[in-house]
Amino acid sequence: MSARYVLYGTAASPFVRKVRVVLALKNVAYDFEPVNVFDPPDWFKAISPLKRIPVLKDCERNATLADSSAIALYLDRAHPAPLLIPDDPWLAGRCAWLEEYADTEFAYRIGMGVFRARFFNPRIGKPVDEDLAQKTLREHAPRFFSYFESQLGEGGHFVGDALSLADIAIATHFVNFGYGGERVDPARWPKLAAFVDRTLALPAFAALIEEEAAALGIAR
Ligand SMILES: N[C@@H](CCC(=O)N[C@@H](CS)C(=O)NCC(=O)O)C(=O)O
Repeated sequence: MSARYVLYGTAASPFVRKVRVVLALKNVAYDFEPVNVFDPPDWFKAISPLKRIPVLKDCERNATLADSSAIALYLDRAHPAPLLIPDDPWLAGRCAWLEEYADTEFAYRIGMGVFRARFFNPRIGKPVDEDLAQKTLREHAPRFFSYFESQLGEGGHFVGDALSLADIAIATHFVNFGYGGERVDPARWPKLAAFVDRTLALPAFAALIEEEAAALGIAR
């Protein structure tokens, strides 16, 4: 029997990984269907007007939802255990802000400036852009890392005392940072470095990272 959900995406996308971690934490079964986002088929453009991954199909509703934030919100309401967007209004707002920050400016700088520049370019026949990587590490990464360091709570989470969607949305980009050959300097950002190590070691992340490594041919 096939699963209720189908997730369209590719290995190595931080946004697809974010949704897959949410699905794993909630123990929700799904089928994963690869999509070439650089040359998507017409049926995919119809369900993803921005031509982006991920997209979730709910087969029970026979309907699709685009965007990792929209999908995560839906899954959190439809499968509330464990709740990843807190009920508390302030914490919910804080969670949305940190997710937004991770999904936009941070994702763009790290994604384009390190992951794409060093890891992805050679895989699509383009040269490594080491100048861009160095510039990103020098001029952009420190302000993101210092902000994250300042926002981590005593318990090691970004929102309240429990794992939330904000933790997942932030941590997923550090997988791609790692694909770009980088890690957070624990001497400079000790709380953030510990957060990244701890969060990526969660079974929901670790299993996916193993699967991606096999799919992408990354030695571990
Ligand atoms: N805000 C979107 C961003 C998704 C996104 O940018 N996905 C990338 C892959 S990591 C993509 O589909 N890029 C293809 C494109 O922009 O044409 C989300 O959270 O789902």
